[in-house]
Amino acid sequence: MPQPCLLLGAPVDSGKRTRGCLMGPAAYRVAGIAAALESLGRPVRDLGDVAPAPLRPATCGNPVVHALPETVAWTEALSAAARDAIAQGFPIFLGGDHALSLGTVSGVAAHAAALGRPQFVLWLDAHADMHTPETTASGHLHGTPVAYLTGRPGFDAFPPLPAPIPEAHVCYLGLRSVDPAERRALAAAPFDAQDMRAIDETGIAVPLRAFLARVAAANGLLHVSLDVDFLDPAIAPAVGTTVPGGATFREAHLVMEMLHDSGLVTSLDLVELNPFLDERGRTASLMVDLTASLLGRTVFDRPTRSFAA
Ligand code: 5AB
Ligand code: MN
Ligand code: MN
Ligand code: MN
Repeated sequence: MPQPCLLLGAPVDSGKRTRGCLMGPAAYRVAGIAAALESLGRPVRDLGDVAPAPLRPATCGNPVVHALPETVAWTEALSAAARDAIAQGFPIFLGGDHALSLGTVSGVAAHAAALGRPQFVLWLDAHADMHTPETTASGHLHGTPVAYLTGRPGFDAFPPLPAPIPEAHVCYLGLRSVDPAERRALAAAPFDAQDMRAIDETGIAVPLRAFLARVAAANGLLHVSLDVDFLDPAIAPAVGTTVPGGATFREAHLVMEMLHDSGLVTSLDLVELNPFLDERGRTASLMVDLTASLLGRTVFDRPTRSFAA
């Protein structure tokens, strides 16, 4: 019996000022995510929506930071829920804005550390999400999870990070909107950061294959964080932070198909879907189809591949 897929709704809407991502979990359910995965022969358990921890006062030095206590409360609850879920199956976190990854990824990384295995992260996003609460100009904490997860300072208001992720274990695909402070942070540490220009030159399979080979060689666990704005806005309009020049339909599916063939992925975030901005559910449906590709939907079956060089 394959591992069950565990659906956990994370209706986080505190990571930015434009509201609507709280409707994301409902949109994925309406788009049929459970049936899509069941049709692949995967048992599916919908664990419902996670609730935030009780609100406590929280402050930081930057006055523009938006909804800090709310995001801290979500981080606490989601980290515990993720740690619990990954011990029982393959968790899929239905977002919610990208601030949810402060919690989900810290939780799965804590589980990996307890197993004594390295945690890797694939960040599929137009943005680097590398701000700290001190460097963010927008004050939007959905732009901060990678900085938190790799142990940057400035997150004193947040739960102490149980298991920081080494920068070299983070691979970005799709970057095309990176702020100056983020650019400096990326340049100063060994992130595997691929912008759209690199993908244009080599195709998306080349950097992904190299990263998967590293994960496999390290016997790592792989978390995938899929931001809707990784995709080109022409195919995925339901996101508050569209950036032109994103991944095409086939590039995105190929990433998911290769991830499936690798057998390495152990958890997944679907983030930043804002159903209020969608067109007849097409973005929610595309995200469901991409998830099905990651879980093995294909025309022809292919054997598991090691992606070793
Ligand atoms: B997302 C920006 N860098 O800090 C900022 O959508 C955008 O989770 C952040 O990737 C985008 O506000 C966060 C300009
Ligand atoms: Mn993001
Ligand atoms: Mn983004
Ligand atoms: Mn966004």
